[in-house]
Amino acid sequence: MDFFLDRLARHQGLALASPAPTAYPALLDEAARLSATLPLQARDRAVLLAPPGPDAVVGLLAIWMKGATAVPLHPGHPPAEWDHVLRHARPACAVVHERLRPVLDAVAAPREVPLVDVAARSGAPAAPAAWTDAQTALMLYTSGTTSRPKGVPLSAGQLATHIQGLTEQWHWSAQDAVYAFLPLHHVHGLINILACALYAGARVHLREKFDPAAVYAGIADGEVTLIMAVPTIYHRLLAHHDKATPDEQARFSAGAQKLRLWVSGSAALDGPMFDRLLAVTGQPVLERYGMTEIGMALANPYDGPRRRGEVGVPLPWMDVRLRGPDGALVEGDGEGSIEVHGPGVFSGYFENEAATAAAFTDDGWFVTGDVAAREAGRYRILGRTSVDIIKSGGEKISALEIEAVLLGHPEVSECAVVGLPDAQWGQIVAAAVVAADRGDAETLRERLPPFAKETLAPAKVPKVVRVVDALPRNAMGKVQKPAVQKLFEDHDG
Ligand code: MLC
Ligand code: AMP
Repeated sequence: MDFFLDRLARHQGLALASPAPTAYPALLDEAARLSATLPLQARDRAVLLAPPGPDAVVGLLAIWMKGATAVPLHPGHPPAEWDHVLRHARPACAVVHERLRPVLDAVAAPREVPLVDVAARSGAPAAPAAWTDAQTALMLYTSGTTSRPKGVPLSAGQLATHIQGLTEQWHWSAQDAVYAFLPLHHVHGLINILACALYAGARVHLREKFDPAAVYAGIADGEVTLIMAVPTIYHRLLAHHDKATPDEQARFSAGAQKLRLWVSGSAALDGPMFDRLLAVTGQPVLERYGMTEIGMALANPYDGPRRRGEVGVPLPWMDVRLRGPDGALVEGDGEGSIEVHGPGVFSGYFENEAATAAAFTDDGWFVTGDVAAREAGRYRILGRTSVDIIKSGGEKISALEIEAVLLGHPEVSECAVVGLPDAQWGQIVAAAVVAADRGDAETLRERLPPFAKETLAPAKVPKVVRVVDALPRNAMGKVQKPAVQKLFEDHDG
């Protein structure tokens, strides 16, 4: 990551505009002093657990200064999610904020993972480690169709492709200012926003949580020059707009028009929302398509028409092809499953050969699991090949992982989890369960979400639970997910 750290060392202005103003030299100095205290060798892995504030940024840079791999955890997830990562990633240490230390310690101590306070700054700064392109810089966890989340290692070379490519594509400069309110354990918040901003020498307003009122007012005041978000955030911003006074609305629209770029991704931005945003902000949102394993792959143009409902064309460093239902590659216009290839694509899941083999074709292209239509070279996302992948609020969720947890409840004998369409979240998690005995269905319905919340990240907790007599199955006894979705037809999304 020396390409990244060297670039940051050239910036003089403000790196963090809020919560506390911090200039680039001070940020790097803090990171160098933390780095000197970290018990890490180059190529070790280090878990990073801090609220999305200055410490999280300092911690990330400090780990990279050691030549080590950062494995960020989400501070709002239950310890069982952290435990999975600690067990799987086997980090050499965990860099942790004191607020989260007691909870993490309960998970880390049995695994003998030493904890380092992210506020420690006692060491004398040493020169940052040298990196090779192949060295793993980041490991993010992502849900798939099977079991628990998988580790996605991203090398320094792959991150250089993403960060340098995106800063150039989207014209990032030191004049930019951006909110970082998306979680810092995903590509969207960590790479597309935070890393690109820092690489360009821009100012970052770190926010612990997305607060529609604060962001609405900040846009009106010209606090930022661009916005990057998931559709759920835009939904909330528009809901806030609808409740604002005509005066506030006028101020917001005037401010919003001055932004140089609005980007949406991580889930489909529906046509009506594109239209509403255009009406309210005067800006056609640039929709792009990406994935943890590959970074960004398709995007509408920075200059040129941005089309509603489309994700544009392959980014210059990405090769994209479609494979039709007959197994043959699609030439020209047509529909098929998306496969990608290029220097930004990861090399395989961490210590999971079976999942890696299943995810790549024989000629080395990554099979995304998404389906698209191509017309005159431009792509439109149609959906996913698996019903067991749910996207809610931009979070990728495995139905099977939730089913395994719900089956752990003593009063559940069978269950099936599906995604239901939802205006705010894109999809929401719904569970149909069969009770183990004929107890009180209402009580079971109420008990299951808190039960799931004990071990699963908030986005995975079912928002709708139905107790049914039997799950719809085919002649072979296999649960029919489309029929399960129909059980919720009367649900008001
Ligand atoms: C929170 N909740 C969710 C949820 N997030 N439910 C479903 N889906 C989600 N994503 C739960 C909360 O726990 C709470 O439950 C209830 O919903 C309302 O919570 P909230 O406080 O209103 O939600 P908030 O914490 O503000 O989170 C909403 C959000 C967040 C949209 C800000 O989900 C978010 O940051 N999403 C972005 C995820 C992301 O960055 N994805 C990018 C992946 S990378 P209760 O029971 O307490 O009421 C990728 C590649 C690419 O996809 O292309 O970019
Ligand atoms: P993740 O695994 O969290 O990185 O999520 C990646 C997935 O998000 C992709 O495989 C798509 O299913 C979805 N996704 C990302 N961007 C878009 C988009 N613009 N439109 C539709 N789906 C998207």
